[in-house]
Amino acid sequence: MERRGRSSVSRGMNHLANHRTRVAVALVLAAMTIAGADVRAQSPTAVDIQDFNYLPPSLTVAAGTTVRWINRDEETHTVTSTAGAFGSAGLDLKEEYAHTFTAPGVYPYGCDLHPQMHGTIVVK
Ligand SMILES: [Cu+2]
Repeated sequence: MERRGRSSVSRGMNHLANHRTRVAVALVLAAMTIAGADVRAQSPTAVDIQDFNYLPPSLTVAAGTTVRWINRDEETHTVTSTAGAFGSAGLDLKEEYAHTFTAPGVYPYGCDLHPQMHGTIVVK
């Protein structure tokens, strides 16, 4: 996911003719990546799946944030967007799924295997 994002950035930079400019842009992007990692460490961007619940059930993040779900149950669960925007395979105990939210909006999701399970990601 992040790799795909980076390669599209690289494609967008191809029009820059000056090599020195490209290097400078790359350094700025690297700094932004490091800053982004700091933000992720400070704000909750992980959802625990525990006792047939998504915790927290509603999570608000900034556009561009990668949200990571971790299954803490021995039961298999999925993370499945109601609108088809994203979806995991079946997650067993301690397995993870991550999705990067690029567009602001409200993203309801649930578990394919347990219709009573619901969560929402709000992207600002
Ligand atoms: Cu489930």
